[in-house]
Amino acid sequence: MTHSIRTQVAIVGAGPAGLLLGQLLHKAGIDAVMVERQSPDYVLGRIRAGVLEQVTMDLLDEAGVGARMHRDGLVHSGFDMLFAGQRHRVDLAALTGGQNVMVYGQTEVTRDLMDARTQAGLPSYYEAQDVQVLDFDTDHPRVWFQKDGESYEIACDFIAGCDGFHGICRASVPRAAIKEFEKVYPFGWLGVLSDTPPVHHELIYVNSERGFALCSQRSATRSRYYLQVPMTDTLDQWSDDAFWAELRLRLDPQARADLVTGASIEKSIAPLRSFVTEPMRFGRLFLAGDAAHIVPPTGAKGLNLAASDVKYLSQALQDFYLERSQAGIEAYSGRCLRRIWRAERFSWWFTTLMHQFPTDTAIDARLKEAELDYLMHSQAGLRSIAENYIGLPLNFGSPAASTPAF
Ligand code: RFL
Ligand code: PHB
Repeated sequence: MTHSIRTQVAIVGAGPAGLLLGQLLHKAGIDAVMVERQSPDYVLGRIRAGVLEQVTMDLLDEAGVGARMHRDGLVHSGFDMLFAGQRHRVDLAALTGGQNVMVYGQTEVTRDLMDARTQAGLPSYYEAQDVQVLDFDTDHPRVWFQKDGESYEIACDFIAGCDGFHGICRASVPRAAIKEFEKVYPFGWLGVLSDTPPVHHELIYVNSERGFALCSQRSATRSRYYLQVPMTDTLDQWSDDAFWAELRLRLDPQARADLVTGASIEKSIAPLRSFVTEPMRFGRLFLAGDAAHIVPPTGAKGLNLAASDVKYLSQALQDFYLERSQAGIEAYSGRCLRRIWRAERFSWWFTTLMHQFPTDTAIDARLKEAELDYLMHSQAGLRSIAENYIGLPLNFGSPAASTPAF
C-alpha cells in the first residue's frame, strides 16, 4: 500500500537549508513536508560550520529560532591572521561600520530548527529510503520514498532539493540541463573538537611553513581546531597527541603557550572543494545549499550561503502563493548564483592564500607571505577581507539593488 500525502512544498533533506526553509514557509502559512534520509541523531552528530554572518542571524530570528543563539552564541568583532610567525588582527567591526559575526555551531542551529519544527507539529519523515523526485518538469511534481517497509508518495506544487552535495535531487536532473563547475583541492582539513578552553578569544587563521591551521571554538569551554593534511592521510595516523603536537608547530609562541590540550570528542577529515551548479531551478525543482554548491571552508561561507539561498527561495514561494507572482521563481537561480559566485571567489582565494599546495615552490610561499603582508598593512586590503568575511548583503544582485554595496 502507498500512503498518499498532499502538500504545497516537499522539502528533501533536513540539514540547515531544509529545516530553515520549512520554518520560514511555516511562518508564511505555506505547507511543507520534509523527507530526510538519516535519523535526527545522525544529522545532529555531524560537526560542521561554526561562524554565522549577520544575514544568517537575521534569518534565524525571522524564523523564530534565534533566542538560544543570542543567549549562547559568541559575538566576534574580529579574527587573527598568523603568518611569518606574526599575528595580525582583522577588526571586522571597525572595517565594516560595526558588523560582527556569530560563533554558534551548526549543530546548535540544526537543533534549534528541529525543536521548533517538532513544537509546531510539522510533518517530517526521517530515515526515508530510496527517495525519488519525479515529474518536476510538469505542474504536478511528486516525491516518492519508502519507510519501515511502506511506500509514501507526496503530491506537491514544488520540490525543494536541500539534500546536500551527495543528495539525489541534483542527480535527478537530466545531464543536458545542468552545468557543473568543480575544483577539488589536493588536501583536506583534519578537525578536532575538544572540551578545552579556546586558545584565544577570537579565531586564528594560520599560514605556516607546515601548512594551514585554524583555531576556532564553540563556547568558552569547547574548542574546534583544524589542520591542513594530505587527502591520503587517514584518521588512524592522527592520535590526539600527534594532532596537538602538529598544531603547536604551526602556532606562534604566544598561542603555543596558551594552548590547552585534551581528549578529542570528535575527529574527522573533510575534503576541500569548490563546486557550483547552474542553473539552480529545473521546472518545479529548486536546489538550495550544498545540493547546488560547495565552498572550501576557509571563508566560513557554506552554511551562510545555504541560508541565503533559502531566504530567496522562501521569498519566491511567498510571491507565488501570496501575490500570485512568478517573478521570484523566475529570478531565484540568477539571484542566488550571483551571491554564490562572489562567495566562491572569496573562499577559493582565501584557501589558496592560506594553504600550501603540493606544487608550491619556495617562491610561492614568499609571494603568499608578501600578499598577506600587503593585505594586513593596507586599509583597502583589510577592508576587502572584512567585507567578504562578514558576508554580502542579501539584496546584492537583485533588480532593486542597482548599486552593489561592495
Ligand atoms: P547538509 O547539511 O549536507 O544537509 C543535507 C541533508 O540532506 C540529507 N540527504 C537526503 N535526504 C533525503 N533523501 C536523500 N536522498 C538525501 N541525501 C542527503 C542529508 O542526510 C542531510 O541531512 O546541507 P545543507 O542543509 O545545504 O547545509 C550546508 C552546510 O551543512 C554546509 O555548507 C556547511 O557545513 C559548510 N561549512 C561551513 N559553513 C559555514 O557557513 N561556516 C563555517 O564555519 C563552516 N565550516 C563547513 C565548515 C563544512 C565542513 N565540512 C565537514 C564539510 C567546516 C567543515 C569542516
Ligand atoms: C569552525 O569553527 O568549524 C569553522 C570556523 C571558521 C571557518 C571554518 C570552520 O572558516
